[in-house]
Amino acid sequence: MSLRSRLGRARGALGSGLTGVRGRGTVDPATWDELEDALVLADAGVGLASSLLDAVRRRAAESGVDDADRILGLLKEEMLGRLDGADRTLATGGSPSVWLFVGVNGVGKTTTIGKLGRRQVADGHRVVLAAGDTYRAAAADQLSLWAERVGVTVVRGAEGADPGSVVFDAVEHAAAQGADLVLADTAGRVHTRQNLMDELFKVRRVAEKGAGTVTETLLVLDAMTGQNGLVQARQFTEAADVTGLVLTKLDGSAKGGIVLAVEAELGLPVKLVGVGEGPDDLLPFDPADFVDALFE
Ligand SMILES: Nc1nc2c(ncn2[C@@H]2O[C@H](COP(=O)(O)OP(=O)(O)OP(=O)(O)O)[C@@H](O)[C@H]2O)c(=O)[nH]1
Ligand SMILES: [Mg+2]
Repeated sequence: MSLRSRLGRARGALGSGLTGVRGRGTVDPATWDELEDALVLADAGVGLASSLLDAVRRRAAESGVDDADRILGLLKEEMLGRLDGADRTLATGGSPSVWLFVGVNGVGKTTTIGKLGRRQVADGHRVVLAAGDTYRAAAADQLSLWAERVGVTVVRGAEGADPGSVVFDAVEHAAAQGADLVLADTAGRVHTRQNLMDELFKVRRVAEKGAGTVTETLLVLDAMTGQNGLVQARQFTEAADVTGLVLTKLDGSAKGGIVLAVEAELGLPVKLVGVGEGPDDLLPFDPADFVDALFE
């Protein structure tokens, strides 16, 4: 199933704002303004919108293009150009590899781990889930449900246990069982940045104390929070060595442009996108498919 067909309302997020521009002849200043508005409404952000349009204007002038449809073609190319080339693969190589999932409350960390566990098992990996969110018992219960659903082992500790020790145990368990991948959940509710840094640093160190290597630290972001989510996101990138982004809830009323905005702002590749609550609702991010869907 393609990303394009699964994007829900994010699909056409930009395209619908561009209906007035399409088919128009020469692009005048008012049309450029409409283009900018459409990008901002699609959650691309003011900074990115003007940077994209500056580039398009330059290319249009260079090639003597001035009709609206060809300008839109250039915009599409420019967007794709910015997304292309990023490494979106999920790194392995540890024995086991550990992928840490971080992000604020409710963005979809636990759900993403469940869905990804399923994908990785289907791809032939032997997976263990680590219930590193020990702040509330319900968090481990939720992860255990996913483990059952997906048919993998979950390692959990008592409520209030040290998250690092749970991740350590999961790595030991994986090594003993010959599993090659540990997906580690963490709590979203850490109060200060110092706190967050300390906790993530500790979890990471402990995860690598035995046979494990942390090969991915994935920051999970809720696409529905749009530009507002970016401030929180930056705190995490400052606290942890984040290697990639997961953008969830693109099926909701998300605007899609946020994907380009987070990559530009954080300088990190979106590796996975969430398009629903079910086990199959997580997909690798495919830039060409995505940009096509935005313009629909
Ligand atoms: N529509 C939609 N809902 C999602 C998606 N991903 C997660 N959710 C829902 O978002 C809610 C929160 O997801 P969780 O996985 O519990 O989020 P979390 O980051 O683990 O939250 P905390 O453990 O509280 O920090 C749940 O109701 C999920 O079903 C998605 O891609 N699309
Ligand atoms: Mg959770």
